[in-house]
Amino acid sequence: MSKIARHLIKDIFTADPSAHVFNGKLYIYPSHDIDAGEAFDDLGSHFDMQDYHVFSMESPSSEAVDHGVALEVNEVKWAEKQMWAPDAAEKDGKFYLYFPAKGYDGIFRIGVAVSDSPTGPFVPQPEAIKGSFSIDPAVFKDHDGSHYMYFGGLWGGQLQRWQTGKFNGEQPESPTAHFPNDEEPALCPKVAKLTNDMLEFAETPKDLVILNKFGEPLKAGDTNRRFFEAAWMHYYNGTYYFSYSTGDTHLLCYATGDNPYGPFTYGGVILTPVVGWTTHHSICKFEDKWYLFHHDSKLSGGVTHLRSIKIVELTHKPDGSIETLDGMME
Ligand code: FUB
Repeated sequence: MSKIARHLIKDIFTADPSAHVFNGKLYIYPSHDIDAGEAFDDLGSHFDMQDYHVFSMESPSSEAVDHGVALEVNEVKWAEKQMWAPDAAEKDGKFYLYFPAKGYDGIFRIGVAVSDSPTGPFVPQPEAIKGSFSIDPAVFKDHDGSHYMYFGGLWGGQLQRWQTGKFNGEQPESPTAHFPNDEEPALCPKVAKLTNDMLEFAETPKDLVILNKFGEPLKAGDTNRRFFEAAWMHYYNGTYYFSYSTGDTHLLCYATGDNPYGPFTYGGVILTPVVGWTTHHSICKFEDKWYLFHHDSKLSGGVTHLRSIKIVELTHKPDGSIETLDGMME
């Protein structure tokens, strides 16, 4: 496969692709974008998605097969709306779909649903994961079989409202209220080990700190490098790679560390801005090559909340750095 990104699905809009290889086959767990008629705002109200579809591919160059609706918001007792970026994991022959959604109290939490098949249908747990909050769960399996969830998102993802460990319900609800000053450390994504049954956090979520090359935490005003949303973790050649979106500066970046909790040191840009506001990805190995799954809004003519997922080969250079890809390249 070349370094030209390829759109995978053209008959419905999809975004935030989380890709995994289960039993030798590629499975993709994306958001399912729709136009629900909500006005655009900086809290992302226009991302009013209601269900998830799962896709499979025999190989990175084959067609993506749509396995239909795997979970709908109406089936999830605690969730009212906004089924944002999901992820999935497998353990002992069972499959787990992790998803953020807004509850009836207006607060984002993260839920889990279980299936015997990677394509679902998934049966949701009656409650959200205890102690979960914010958005964009990504579940990583370490070599010892432990699973870790990485999560969090600024602005509409509400991470800035959880700085004390409790939701700050004070108004205003503006996306940029409740933030540290530019010279203060940036807000951190979160990491928590999962319980053996994959259904709860085994510990209180911890900050995942991203450092600059001097060993100092990135600052809140460093918007070209600090975490915004779209956490992902992969392990390559003895190193843990935490990757993420910088949100309002529209970059996919990475940082490296020597264990799943970090700290991580900023490494560079994986993908320059794409057509559309959001950028979100996963990184997955298939056979001996690595792939970046991501999305853009090209097929909808640039409509922010109508996105389409793509695949492109990703290269780790001999020094361990990741080659930067051009988000505009088709
Ligand atoms: O798809 C809704 C939100 O847009 C995701 O949760 C964010 O990561 C961004 O892609």
